[in-house]
Amino acid sequence: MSYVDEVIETIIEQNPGEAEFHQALREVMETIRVVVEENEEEYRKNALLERLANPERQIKFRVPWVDDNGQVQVNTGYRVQFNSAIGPYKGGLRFHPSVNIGIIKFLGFEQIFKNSLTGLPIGGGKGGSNFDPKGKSDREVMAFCQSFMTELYRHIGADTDVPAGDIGVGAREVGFLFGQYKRLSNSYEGVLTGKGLTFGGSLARTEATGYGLLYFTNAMLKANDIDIAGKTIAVSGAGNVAIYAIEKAQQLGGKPVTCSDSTGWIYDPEGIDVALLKEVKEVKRERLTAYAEARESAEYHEGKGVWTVKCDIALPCATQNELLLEDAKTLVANGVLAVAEGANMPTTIEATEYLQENNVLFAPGKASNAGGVATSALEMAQNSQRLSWTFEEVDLKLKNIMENIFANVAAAASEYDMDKNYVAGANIAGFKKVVEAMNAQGIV
Ligand code: NDP
Ligand code: 2IT
Repeated sequence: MSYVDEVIETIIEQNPGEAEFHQALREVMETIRVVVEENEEEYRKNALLERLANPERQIKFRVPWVDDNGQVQVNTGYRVQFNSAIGPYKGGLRFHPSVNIGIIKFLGFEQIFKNSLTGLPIGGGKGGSNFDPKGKSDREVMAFCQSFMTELYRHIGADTDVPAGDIGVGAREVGFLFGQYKRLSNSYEGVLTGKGLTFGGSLARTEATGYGLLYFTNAMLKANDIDIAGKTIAVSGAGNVAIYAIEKAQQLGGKPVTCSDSTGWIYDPEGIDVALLKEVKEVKRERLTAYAEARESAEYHEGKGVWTVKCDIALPCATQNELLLEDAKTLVANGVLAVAEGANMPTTIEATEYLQENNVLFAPGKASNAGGVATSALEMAQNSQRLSWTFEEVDLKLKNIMENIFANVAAAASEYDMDKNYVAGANIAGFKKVVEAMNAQGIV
């Protein structure tokens, strides 16, 4: 059996019940096979792939807190410190009821390659909890965050592990987490990114993932002689990534006509009103029904459905496995030109393959959504310098980083005779740098 197949089998057997981690592992392993097979015995002897697929450390802890009725609640907290070959562990925290170790490991594993692609010195990690911030009061969210950090603080640090936001963790949560870290550690350091602008946050971090997605998508379209101007765009999600993807798509002349949350979706043929969407989601924390009520041109539908809308470009920006084979077939039948992932692993492997087989340009999340973590690394740099850069400075660096990622991904794909296979290109380019750093640092 080939070394790659052996490792896929062993890791899956040793980590039962972690479906999303298995999926992420398979996708990476299948596409780096060509690199490993150039030097298979060397990789096998050094157990390079086993070391890559086993986190350096994984932490699981109890998070007790008191709700507004005086009832004690208990959640589970996680931090998976996956790989520190190229820098301190870096990656977000997700607060969502679906969180379990398999989800955190899939996200942490993806983060290793994504962070490598940014060209910045950051390793891979991820954490979170099955806590659901939805419907909780600010005091309850604060109580949870303080309890979560009371355990987490001993494992993280500005040069060790730097968490940030992800689903369910935005500016409010990062603020509470930072406050408790500072109190417990008696030090004011850049231990989290995505902080508020008055206490060390970077301008453009809020916008970075969505803007970066569009910078990457635009670079990919241009390389394939497609102009984004005038294109109809279907977006899923209505959170941090989706909102700023919609905003930048409009600035580039595209026309986003959909968004969604976990209860329903909006079709707005006039184009999404991004100011209204921000008001509904960022300020009032309401459902998308409130958007439809405030806007005459918008239709609201219950359940899933954004991929049924005829579009030129699809941007899945909500969550994992939200674009299935059936959706890919509908998109292709409707003439989609490109799919670019804003979320982490939103497209199943079967759907990805179907899109690629039908010549749809496909941008994998670990490349196309890397703008968020890249700007987090820029926030770390500013904190270390005790300086703040302007919005324009950060945004320009972000744009350059995304265009470089696209160029490196496209070049890696071509080098291995897989022209335009950006999934393979991203995995190969990300993998090679991590492997070189791991090899140079010996058996650790
Ligand atoms: P938010 O919490 O801000 O928004 C998430 C959005 O997706 C919400 O509209 C939410 O709806 C919807 N959603 C979440 N889970 C589900 C689900 N199970 N089914 C249907 N809809 C769902 O998160 P972000 O925008 O930050 O994150 C979105 C994706 O982007 C995630 O995959 C994340 O890992 C990825 N990402 C985020 C980065 C960042 O910087 N924030 C960076 C790179 C990737 P509802 O509110 O109803 O739950
Ligand atoms: O998935 C991701 O890259 C993020 N949630 C952002 C991580 C970060 O450290 O900014």
